[in-house]
Amino acid sequence: MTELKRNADISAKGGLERRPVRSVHLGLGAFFRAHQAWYTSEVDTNGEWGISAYTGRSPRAAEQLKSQDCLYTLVVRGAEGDDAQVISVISEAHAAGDLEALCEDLRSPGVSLVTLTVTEAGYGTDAKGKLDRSNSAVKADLEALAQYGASAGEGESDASLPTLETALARLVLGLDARRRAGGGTIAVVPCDNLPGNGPLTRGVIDEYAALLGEESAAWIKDNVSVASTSIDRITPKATEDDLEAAQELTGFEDASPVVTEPFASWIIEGEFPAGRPEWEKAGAIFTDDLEPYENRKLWLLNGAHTLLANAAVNRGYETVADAIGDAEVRAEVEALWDEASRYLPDEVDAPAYREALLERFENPHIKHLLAQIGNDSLAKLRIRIVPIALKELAAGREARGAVPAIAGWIRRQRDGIAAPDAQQGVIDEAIANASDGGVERALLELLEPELMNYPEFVERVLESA
Ligand code: CS2
Repeated sequence: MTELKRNADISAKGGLERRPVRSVHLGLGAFFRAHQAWYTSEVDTNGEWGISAYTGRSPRAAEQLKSQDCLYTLVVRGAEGDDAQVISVISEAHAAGDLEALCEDLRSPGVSLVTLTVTEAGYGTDAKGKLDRSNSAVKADLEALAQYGASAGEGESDASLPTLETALARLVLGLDARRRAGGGTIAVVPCDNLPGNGPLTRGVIDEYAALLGEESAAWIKDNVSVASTSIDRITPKATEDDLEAAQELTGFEDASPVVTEPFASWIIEGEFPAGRPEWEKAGAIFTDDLEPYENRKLWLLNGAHTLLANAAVNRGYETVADAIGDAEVRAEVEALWDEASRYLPDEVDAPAYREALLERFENPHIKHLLAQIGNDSLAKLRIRIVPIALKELAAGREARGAVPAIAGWIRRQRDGIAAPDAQQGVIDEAIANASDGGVERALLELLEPELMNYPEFVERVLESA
């Protein structure tokens, strides 16, 4: 069996030589490797934009990648079959907690951007998008940064680095290291499915930076530019069969290949003061007004996903492709889309997007598990489904399209069969404290208190749960 190594006879875009690190990524997972790393790989034909990637939590992904010189196989799985390529754009892989390495990377003048895929829950924010100070990891990081800020003084610091739990606190520490080293401007590019991910990330960065002292906070405000993005590429978790498929296609053994669909989209609003790869050459779109695109993607694609993962799953379906083949399920999806489409401007052509989406969902070769999508449904419902319901209700309509997803989630939580949720603690608390009105009502109120102002909607949800 041939190992994936930089001295092997492999053809890869931009060559096999380890590229100089110009970009840092936090959240080394399959989506990053199918999306941002792929975009960079496509356009970095001269091998100038190496990425130093840090895992989200466990160090495993970094260890696996390092054992194969940070090379990996990207299998693109279309209706017509598989296509595979080896991607060589990641130059280094680190465990999430390796702050020494992160600070060193960010001190480097050549590094000009940081991309993030840390999951919705990973930002540590509350429903208003501010740091959630009741979250124990956030609390610990606020304290650790305050202590570090008080002890580190100015200039190059020899104060020992704190231990930090959240990705954004680590990022802020790294940005401060850049400032202390006399470094220049840099762009931060959040790539998670959150509305207004740029302003939200900006707020979190500034909240953490305030603890490091005035000078640091001011430098970070002036020198760190935060972009907003809408990202899209359906990337299910790879299976054992995928390992074999990757090897068959390339002839190389890969412990962690990535399987994705042919479609990819990246829409970006923001400034890159220190430069960036020419992602537009691979189809990325730069815009001054991201919001309609972002809503289209979050409400139509992600909204339908969350509907399937909470409702269709109760009919026994396991994958998106299987579920969307059921006429009743499809009607539920279409109903949600009809309602959401009322709030999308003509310029984003919702009908064409919907048509293309159905085709993507139907791709029988992409085994996208509803169990995977069901993770963290509380946060996902709040972003993907609740906004549509609130708009419909405020307009005096019934918001029926939002009912199956919400009722399905309530039912799964009530019956103890929901997928893991980073906020399971607050969910369990709401269930335990439910008054006579019942667990279902308590869960609905936890999801969004404003929904309780619409008694007919509440009854409809409770009846379906
Ligand atoms: C999915 C997304 O797991 C989920 O919540 O809805 O990961 C989805 O596949 C991507 O956003 C597609 O771009």
